[in-house]
This record gives sequence, structure tokens and C-alpha cells, in this order.
Amino acid sequence: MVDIPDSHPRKASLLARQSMTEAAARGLLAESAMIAHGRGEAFDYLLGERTIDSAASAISEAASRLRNAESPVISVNGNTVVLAGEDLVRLAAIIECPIEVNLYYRTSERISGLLSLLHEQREAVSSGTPPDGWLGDWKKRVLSVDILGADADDRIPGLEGPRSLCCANGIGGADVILVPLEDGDRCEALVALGKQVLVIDLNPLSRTARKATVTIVDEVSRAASELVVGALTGGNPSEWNNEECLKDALNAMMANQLNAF
Ligand code: PTJ
Repeated sequence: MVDIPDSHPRKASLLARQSMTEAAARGLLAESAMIAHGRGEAFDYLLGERTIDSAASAISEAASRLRNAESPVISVNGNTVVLAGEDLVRLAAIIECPIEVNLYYRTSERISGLLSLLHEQREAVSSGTPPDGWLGDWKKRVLSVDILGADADDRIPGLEGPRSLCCANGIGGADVILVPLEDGDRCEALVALGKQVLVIDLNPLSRTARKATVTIVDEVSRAASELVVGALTGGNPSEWNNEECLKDALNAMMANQLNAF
């Protein structure tokens, strides 16, 4: 592990790269995970590596929808567990929903490796400090978070092969799903089932970003930490205009870069 000084302007990005590299060496990531990560980094660079106002609004909207859902679930893949697992465990504890490991490039080794990492993260979060504003028995609540994915007993209709597998008591039965870094086909298939699909994707042009119910155009670890805050403070869902949110993100990227000259 290379020691990166606090003064380094891109410390967070470099630490994320280290975590991804280590996770890849442990076999937890898809072979193309770094390509996906690099694409995300490029868009984050354009954004100025910050949470823009429209993303903050999307985060509040997503938090409200999760709070108001009947059967919410947080779906996680390799990149997401490595970059934002602990905050998503916190979010699941507050919302009282399960987390499901659901992979695009599914192998039994990766599923069990990611489930083990999530169990470790749940243990660490349960003995850590509760988020500001939390009232109650934090440890008990965190340890009650169900971590699903081992027994995929359901399928997402409209998708071929192993990527359609899911859990009936997770994604299969959910009305609202938070899916960071989702692929376009699966996002579309979930929306077609009448589910609300809340995504986190730095690329506002991706098919996922355009098909989702609410798109948070932000880096997954920043967004997950703000979702924890939003889940403890959030209000009611609104009439959400996702297209406006995507246009705002594109404008923010262009304005940010043009201002650099
Ligand atoms: O773990 P698996 O098998 O489920 O595979 C996960 C990946 C991410 C490899 C797989 O889902 C994939 O190939 O994804 P895509 O189709 O490349 O899409 C990833 C999207 O996430 C792209 O639009 C990226 O811009 C975006 N992205 C990448 N890193 C981040 C991100 N968005 C937010 N935060 C990031 N750190």
C-alpha cells in the first residue's frame, strides 16, 4: 500500500484505485471492472470530482423513495462492494432492507468472495459509530441486515443467462431497487417489471442513466455516504424529472471544464 499524503489533490481517487487493485488480486472483480472504473473516473474528472447540486437532489429523492418503499433492496456488484460497501450497509440498516449481491459476470467464486467481504463490512459497521441523527440500538440494527445472493431462486424476465439470476426475497420481490453501476439491459428489464430503479452512474449518457427512474450522476462512494444522510433526514418522493437531472449533469461537466480555461 503506497502512502499518499493528505495534501495530494487526488488522494480519494488514488485510494480508490488501490482498493480496486487489491480486490482484483483477490478475485473479487469482473475482468472488465477496471475498464468500467476508468470510464467512471473520466466522467468524474469532468465533474470536478464533486457532488453537483442536481446529484444531491437525486440523492434526496432516492433516499425518500427507499424510505417509502414496501420492499426496497440494494443490489451490489463487485465494484460497488469494494468502493462503497460499508456505507451501503449503513443505508440498508437505516432503511431496514436487504443487500443482494447480483453480478453481471456471475461466478460462484465471486459471489462467495463478495458475500464474505460484505459480512466483514457489516461486522465493522456494527461496532463503529452510528451516523449523526441515529437513535436506537445501532449494533443490533446493522447485524439484522440480510445479505442475499447465495441462493438465487428467481430470474429477471427478459434477460438471458446467469445475469438474469436473482433472489425472490431480494430483487425478485422488490418494488424499489437501488442499483449502483448497473448495465443497460438489466436496468431496462427491471423498469419493464414496473419496479422503481434508482441508479448511481457517473455517465449521464449511458443507457442505464437514461432508462432509470432516478439517476444519481455521482461517484458511488460519495453518493453512498450522502444517501446515509438522506435516509435519516429525507422527506416524501416528488414528481421526479430524470431527464432534467441528466441534462444538468452534462451542463455541469461542460461548464466546469470551460471555466478551467
Ligand atoms: O461485478 P459485476 O460482474 O456485476 O460487473 C460490474 C461491472 C461494473 C464491470 C459491469 O456492470 C459493467 O461492465 O458495467 P458497465 O456497463 O461498464 O457500466 C459501468 C457504469 O458505471 C459506467 O457508465 C461508468 O461510467 C459507471 N461508473 C464506473 N465507476 C463508477 C461509475 N459510476 C459511479 N461511481 C463509480 N465509481
